[in-house]
Amino acid sequence: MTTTAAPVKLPRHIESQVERSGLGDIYAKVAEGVRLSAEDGIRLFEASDILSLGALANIVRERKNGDYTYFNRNLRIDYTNICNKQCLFCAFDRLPGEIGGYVLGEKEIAERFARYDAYKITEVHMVGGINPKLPFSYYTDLLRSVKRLRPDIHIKAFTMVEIAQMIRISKMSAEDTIAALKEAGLGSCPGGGAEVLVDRVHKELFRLKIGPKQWIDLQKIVHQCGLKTTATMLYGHIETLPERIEHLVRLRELQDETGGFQTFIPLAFHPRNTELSHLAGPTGMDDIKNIAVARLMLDNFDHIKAYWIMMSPALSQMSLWFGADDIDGTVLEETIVHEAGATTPTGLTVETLLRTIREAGRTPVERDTVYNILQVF
Ligand code: V47
Repeated sequence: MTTTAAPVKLPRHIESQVERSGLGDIYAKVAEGVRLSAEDGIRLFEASDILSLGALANIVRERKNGDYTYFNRNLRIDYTNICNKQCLFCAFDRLPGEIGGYVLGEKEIAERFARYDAYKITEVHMVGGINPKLPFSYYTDLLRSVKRLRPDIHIKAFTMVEIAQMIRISKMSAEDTIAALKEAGLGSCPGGGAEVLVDRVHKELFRLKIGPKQWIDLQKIVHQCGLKTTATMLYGHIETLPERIEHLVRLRELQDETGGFQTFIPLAFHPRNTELSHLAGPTGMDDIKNIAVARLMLDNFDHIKAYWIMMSPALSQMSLWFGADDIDGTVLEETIVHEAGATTPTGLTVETLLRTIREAGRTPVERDTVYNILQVF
């Protein structure tokens, strides 16, 4: 695949550095908008010259988004932590019957919105565990409660794993289940639950959850039903570099078919309190590389998000020169990765987001969930 973008030339001294780092042939492809191969992707991951990698990723970043850096005013609500899937990387879940399990109802959701009234939130991002006690009506009631409380808000909710569970319990077709969710207020879906779209990793880490093929098939149906989604990849555990690239290529192929993905978000694994607590988790170099390689491989994705909750605000800021054009948003109440040892804040103010983006020399742009521009700062 070749894009129609005008060829880009890096300044001479940067070109020389890219040549010296052995990435000259990949630079030629990126400059001309030619699609990179899986082998190119592996070489990019193996490269240690992070500045050359960043220079290449920045070509695509600026070609697609100039120096705009997107954020939104969002609130996370994890409606239940009860889950029967026992994924080895998860510290958030409680088994059915285990102490500490919770399910939120309309009263708790209303309290949550009231607490953050001053933030003028435009999006609520809701996900939860696979709680076998919840009937399908719980999910539609949850959506209707939010819409009753905040009719103007965009509801981004339910990963493919949750939707697969709903299709099972609703006893309706996938299309009818999704139509019922849309009718109750669902606006789009987040990208969690994919983890690494490779059978080996699925078998080893999350075998009770839907696997790569089911995730892709359902994602396709969700896109065909008119819902936009995002895509993620959980990295820094047992996956290999070729497996990361396999994941990215599968997403790229699906995006060629449906065009339904808005953003790609690499998720940095946090090992604490998980079954994988003996692993060290990724380093900062790996965090930046995942952003840059994703930007270069996913030529048909408009946006790459540096999720500050997992990468830290400081590294997310740096990554704005390594391929990222989005830093998520205020978030306000993250729990999934904080249960796994994240030391980042659980929320940021808009003022902090603006400062972070401006000090990187980029232009902050407030967006809604589907990337309509609300304000250029
Ligand atoms: O699917 C679970 C991951 C995901 C851990 O769509 C962990 O815009 C790190 O999907 N360490 C949920 N990660 C979060 C998610 C997300 C986040 C931000 C934006 C969007 C979006 C989506 O969190 C899960 C899983 O992949 N996760 N445990 C852990 N210990």
